[in-house]
Amino acid sequence: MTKPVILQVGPYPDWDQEPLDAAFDVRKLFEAVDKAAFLAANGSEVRAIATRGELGADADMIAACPKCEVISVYGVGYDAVDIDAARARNIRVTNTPDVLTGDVADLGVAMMLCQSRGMIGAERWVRDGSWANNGLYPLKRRVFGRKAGILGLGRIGIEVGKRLEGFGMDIAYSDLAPRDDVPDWTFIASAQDLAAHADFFFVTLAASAKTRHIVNRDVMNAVGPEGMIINISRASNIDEEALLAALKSGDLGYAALDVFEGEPALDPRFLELNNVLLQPHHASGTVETRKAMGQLLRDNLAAHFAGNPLLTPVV
Ligand code: 8YV
Repeated sequence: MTKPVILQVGPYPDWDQEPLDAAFDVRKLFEAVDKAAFLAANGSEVRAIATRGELGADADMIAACPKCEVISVYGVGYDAVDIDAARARNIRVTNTPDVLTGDVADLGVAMMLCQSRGMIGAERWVRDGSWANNGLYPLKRRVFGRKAGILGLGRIGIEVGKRLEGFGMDIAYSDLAPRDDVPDWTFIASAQDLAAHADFFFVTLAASAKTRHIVNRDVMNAVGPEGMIINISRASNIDEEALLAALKSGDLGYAALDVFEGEPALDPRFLELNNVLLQPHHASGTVETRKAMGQLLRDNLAAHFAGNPLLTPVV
């Protein structure tokens, strides 16, 4: 039987690549030097696109694959897929929710702790001999018992909140409406009011055109010179130009970021700031979670080609 042709947008670990290659005729876009020529040569045969959260599938890619039936995303965020272009052609879209929630929440909380307690600088203090030569490391700020604000109380936001409860924090959140399954957490409708409440402001919001730059300069100023913004969602949720300015001026005290505009080529001005913790978009990056994400991506493709219901469709 001929295997369905799929377009693979970015690389996967070997444990995913091998079963994918076994089940499908995989055309690897990421290996092509001239991507447009590769799409022109292969697009007409493609029945599915396998992509990653941050890579997505734009309108040009979808247009280059006129027989595409399904786009399977390795990631919960599908904002980089042109959903309108997919819908217009009745192309189904799947993602990998749930399996990554715990790890993303863990990294967000770890980033808060690491940045608030100055752990990167402390490590350097030991290694470069400062401890021996200069004495005690400068004092940092406490985490437990302080105030947290969670912008976007979806699956990941809830898991962040549950972890913060363990630190005895005063937890507030913002979402489209109050949730009745989080009784002790305070609902604050506006992002700016939530920011004014929070010492630690977590951005855990699914990104879309509507949420673009929802964290603007006013929100940053409300988090304030003693506060911290932690972003484990998408860069587009934050006005990055305003963030750079607020961090530089000190109007915003600290940031801890796992996502950047144009990543992995982040704005070099971030590298000049010592009040920002920079992480390489790896919140879901554990062996356990990535294996589960790869499995779910393949299970969705297999279900589609077997004529079965998709496991985790978004369109
Ligand atoms: C991944 C992600 O880093 O789930 C998402 O939306 O961005 C991440 O889990 C990415 O998709 C892996 O390439």
